[in-house]
Amino acid sequence: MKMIEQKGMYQKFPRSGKDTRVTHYCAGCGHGIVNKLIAECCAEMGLQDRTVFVDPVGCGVFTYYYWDAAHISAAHGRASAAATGVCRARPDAVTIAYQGDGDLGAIGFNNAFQAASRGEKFGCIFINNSLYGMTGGQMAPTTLEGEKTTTTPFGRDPALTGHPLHVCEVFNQLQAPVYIARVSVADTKRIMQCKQAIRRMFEIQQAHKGYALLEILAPCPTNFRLDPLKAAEFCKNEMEAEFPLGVFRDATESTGHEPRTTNHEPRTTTLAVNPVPQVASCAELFAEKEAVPPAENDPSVHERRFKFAGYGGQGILSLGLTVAEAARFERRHTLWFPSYGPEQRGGSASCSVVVSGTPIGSPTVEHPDVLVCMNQPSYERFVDDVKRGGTVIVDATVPITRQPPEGVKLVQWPALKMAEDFGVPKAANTMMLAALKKLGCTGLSGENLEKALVASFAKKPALGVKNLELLREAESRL
Ligand SMILES: Cc1ncc(C[n+]2csc(CCOP(=O)(O)OP(=O)(O)O)c2C)c(N)n1
Repeated sequence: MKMIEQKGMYQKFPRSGKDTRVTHYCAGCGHGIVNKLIAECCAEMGLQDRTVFVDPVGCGVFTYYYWDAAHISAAHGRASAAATGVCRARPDAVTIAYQGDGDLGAIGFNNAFQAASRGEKFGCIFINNSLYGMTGGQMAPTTLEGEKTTTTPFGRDPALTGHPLHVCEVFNQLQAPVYIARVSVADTKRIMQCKQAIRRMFEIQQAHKGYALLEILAPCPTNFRLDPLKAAEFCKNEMEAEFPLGVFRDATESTGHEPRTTNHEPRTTTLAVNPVPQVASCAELFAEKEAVPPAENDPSVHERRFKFAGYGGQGILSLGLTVAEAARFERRHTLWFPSYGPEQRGGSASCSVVVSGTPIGSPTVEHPDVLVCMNQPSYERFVDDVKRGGTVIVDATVPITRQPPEGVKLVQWPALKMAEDFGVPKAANTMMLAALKKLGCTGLSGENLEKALVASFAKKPALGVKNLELLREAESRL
């Protein structure tokens, strides 16, 4: 198959650690669209060798995988500060900061605002998707009134969390910026307009005319909990009502800086949709957990440390949580500590679990007694760390490129295949739990492991019953 060449982007993304041209963005994500437009503009204008992108922390963190130009990764909220350094140190460069609404509007607001106020010579592309995408959909300063996010489960209430922040309008009070505009990528017409605005921003930077801010309204289907089409509609209907599109200022042709403001009437409508299904309250969340008396101190029970690792979506975090929950049922001290990459889909995920008869000092696990690996990268990464006398359970699809350290038992277990054969591919983590139970390497009773498995499906009891059946069936095959 012939690959279509994407202007301005690498043809493969080896920096992602995979031999792929697939980006980490979710389907329908505004970042993906904007990434393509930026790469195209940069290449079409012949600026790749002069451009330095300053990448944020947020869903845009991996733009250096994709755009074939120079990159600097800034700490969260610091892209405008880093871009200031770049454009001052290299006045010949075209400097572009890329920031999300948490990155620019919250933690990084002051340095973005001050850079704009000083009129630093860089362009700032500001992706407004109305929430913190990468970390799971928390409220951002730009969250709409009434919008449900994971931290505003009843909808954003201005009395508690203030009103949405209009970044373009605020920056438009400053003297120095030469260009301020807001566009959207919610449909084809808007995408074309967005490309023109990005081009304009590059032109301004190419001619070193001054500071430019381009806000782009972008859908986030995963955290809106909407399919891509509905997410785009939300962006168009609800977000635009709050954040009207337009060029606020284009002072590059004149010498003065008279702001050209759009006519922004305050938004009076309330949100028609409540896209995020939510729990009613924290109290309700905890009530769902079975009340168990606190952990008992029993120094005869030695600490066991576990590491569970695989791709996001393989249920590796839930597997660790199930073991921790079984420990809680057994009245052991326990900690569960997740660690995952920035990708909402398909990135690497791991978690550490500690189970002990005495209070636990640290939740981090550097040398596990038990390592469970669902994929090759996690096997390669963690296998050398397993303690002598420990156990590694690895999915049978993973090639064993090197043996575990001496004195460590290796168990290859066809969890993925077995789950597929059972017709429930998502139950591969349950297959791993079966191996842990059968091998007795958790030190916990089978009864509590089963109880914890069922409890993990509290909201879908039928699935709990099914998984228990599968667990027992898998165990009988080991
Ligand atoms: C100093 C610091 N604080 C907090 C975080 C956690 N964090 C990572 S990304 C992020 C917010 C991302 O939201 P946004 O900037 O809107 O970008 P999006 O993912 O929506 O594109 C936060 C709070 C961090 N990485 N560093």
